[in-house]
Amino acid sequence: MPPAELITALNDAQAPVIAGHTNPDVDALGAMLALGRVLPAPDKAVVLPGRHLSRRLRFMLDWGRVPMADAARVARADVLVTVDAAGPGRVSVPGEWTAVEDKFVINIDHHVTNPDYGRLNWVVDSASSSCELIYRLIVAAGWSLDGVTASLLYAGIHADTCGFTLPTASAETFEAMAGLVRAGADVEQVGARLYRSHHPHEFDLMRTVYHNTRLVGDGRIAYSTLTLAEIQAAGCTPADIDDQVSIPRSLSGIRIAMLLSEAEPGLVRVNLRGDESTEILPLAISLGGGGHAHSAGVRVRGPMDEVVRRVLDHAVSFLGPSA
Ligand SMILES: [Mn+2]
Repeated sequence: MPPAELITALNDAQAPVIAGHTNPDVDALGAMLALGRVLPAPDKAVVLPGRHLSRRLRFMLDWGRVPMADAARVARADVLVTVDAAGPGRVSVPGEWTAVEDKFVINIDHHVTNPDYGRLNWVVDSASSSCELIYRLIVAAGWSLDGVTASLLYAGIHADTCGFTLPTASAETFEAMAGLVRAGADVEQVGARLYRSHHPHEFDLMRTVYHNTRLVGDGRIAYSTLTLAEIQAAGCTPADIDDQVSIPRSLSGIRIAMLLSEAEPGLVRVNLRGDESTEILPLAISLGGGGHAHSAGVRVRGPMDEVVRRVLDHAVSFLGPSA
């Protein structure tokens, strides 16, 4: 249950702004937009990164229709709500975190590494997704839940649980899904937009991820790489990298899957996944990242080939000798 003081603070907010994490995924977008739709404040807005948004997820903005906050609007916010953002450095706000850290920050998240950086924190690392938390919040607060809001939350939960195939999908998660479907979540449209709407450019990007997938560490680590040139050759941008790590992850018998993609020259984004027996969060943390037990990420500075070698060496020694 969300704490009563959280609901009071959200009910009392006059001009709240809601932000997610940089390169927002379905869960972050769903949680931001849904919260933006249900908060009672007459003046509310979300911070949306136009340029850093995957093309495939733009439909969520069309559905959500919450006013967008620019830097000036963020500056006059009385409350800053962050959702699905594991740390202050991950929050997508214009400029630096130091410019907003004095605001009344409400931190709602499900990342185990979240350091409770808000004035009010509701961090539930056992929850499947931030969208599941927003659903529980809406029910507890008694805010009205329409079909569009339900669809946004349904999408976030579906995506963060990989379509209910991860152990984070609990009985509570399915109860939330039932509530969302009853409230009018459009199951078919969410499925179509998330899984049957790849732009040909994104398809080309997936082809490259398949092509570049390799096995190392006696077949226990599957990884793929995308250089900036390969991303651009496919007609995409680094913002289009979201869940392509599911491609190396789909190989049988592996314990760790990784996608290393060049975010900009000299900066490599590493998406990490561990199988059910392998918690890769310590590996991500040792590289300077964070996330969840079995799904984490990190950005590593350095030339692509050097970072790939370093991260692979790290992962191989993390697993230790094979049995
Ligand atoms: Mn999430």
